[in-house]
Amino acid sequence: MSILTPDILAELEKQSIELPSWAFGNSGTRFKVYGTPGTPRDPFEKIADAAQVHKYTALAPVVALHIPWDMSDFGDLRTHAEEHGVSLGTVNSNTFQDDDYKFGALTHEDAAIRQKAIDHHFACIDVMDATGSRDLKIWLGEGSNYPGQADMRGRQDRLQESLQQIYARLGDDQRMVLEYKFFEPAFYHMDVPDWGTSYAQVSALGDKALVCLDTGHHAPGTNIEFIVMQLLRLGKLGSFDFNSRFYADDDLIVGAADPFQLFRILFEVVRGGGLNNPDVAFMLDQCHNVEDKIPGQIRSVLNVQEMTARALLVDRAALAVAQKSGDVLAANAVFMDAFYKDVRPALAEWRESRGLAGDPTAAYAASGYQEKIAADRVGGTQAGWGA
Ligand code: PSV
Ligand code: MN
Repeated sequence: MSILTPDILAELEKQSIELPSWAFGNSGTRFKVYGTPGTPRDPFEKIADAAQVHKYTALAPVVALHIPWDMSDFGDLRTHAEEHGVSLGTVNSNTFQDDDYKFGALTHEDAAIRQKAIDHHFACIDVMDATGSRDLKIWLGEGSNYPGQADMRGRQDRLQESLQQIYARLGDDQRMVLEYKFFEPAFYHMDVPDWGTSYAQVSALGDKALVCLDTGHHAPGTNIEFIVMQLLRLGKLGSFDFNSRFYADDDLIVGAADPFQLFRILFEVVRGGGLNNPDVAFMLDQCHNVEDKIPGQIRSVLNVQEMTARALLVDRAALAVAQKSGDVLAANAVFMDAFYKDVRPALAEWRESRGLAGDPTAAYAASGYQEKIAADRVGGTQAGWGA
């Protein structure tokens, strides 16, 4: 009998992970961006590639967009997505790639530049109206590099004023999620460096504003699962940007650098009612600099699925007994037992029972899609970071 009970499988069947359109474009570091044969030249080709991930995993029916990187006719893009069996999801704004934003966007001292950044968010909301997207994700690359450079307090006040204007534009069924990051591109202070600042800013706006937690945006050693627990407890966890890191904001495959951390995070998601909760979007925010992009995304969603299965295997009744009685080692053993369970054979079997390939990576490789896009997508400019 499978180690995955019908209850667990029912949860796994509902799981939905949103893919970032930019994961399919070229990316790299400030040293080099490598091209890869077959890389999409436009958002339509990115969507077609994302649909491959869903085809082999049944886990990824939604694709997040980044504006202006994915500028196109959004009515057509929506139809194209539907024809490929996926839908368009979170719209990410971008106020970090324009010369005007050198000293800030929503926090800038100059009201005209703030207005330009606010108008960009209004344009993103127009995109959401056309794509049927629910969430506007805001990540701000603003802050300062040197002590004394900026009036940090004034910037918080301006941020709130700018966010209020954007919030007021949201439709009844639309939401805003504010992402935090402790450093980069600013190195002394960031205007939204941590979950507390994001929480304070969104709480002052209202119910439709929530926090986005990017797993790569914390200082080494941060107990991210505590933050997950707290935001779920407060009803303010709007979305995840999943990825993994060894050093900084590495944007590597989720679960690759620290599988145990992913397990701990997903346990708190399960514990806090965040799993398959429509209020909490599970997104990836990754780049595939040296590995193939579609198999990289397939590996990523499978990592999330495998770790979710393990988190669901925690014997919570036994854990509660051990915790209540102060049996430290028994509680830890219950937790670790689930982490060490190899769920991969059971998941492969379950996949096959649903008409999917047991090994999605091998099935994708055998399909010839990679060779076909490499042969077909000749000419034009490959999409990349910033385009
Ligand atoms: C910033 O590092 C970030 O995590 C934000 O989510 C951006 O939108 C994304 O990366 C892509 O640059
Ligand atoms: Mn992110």
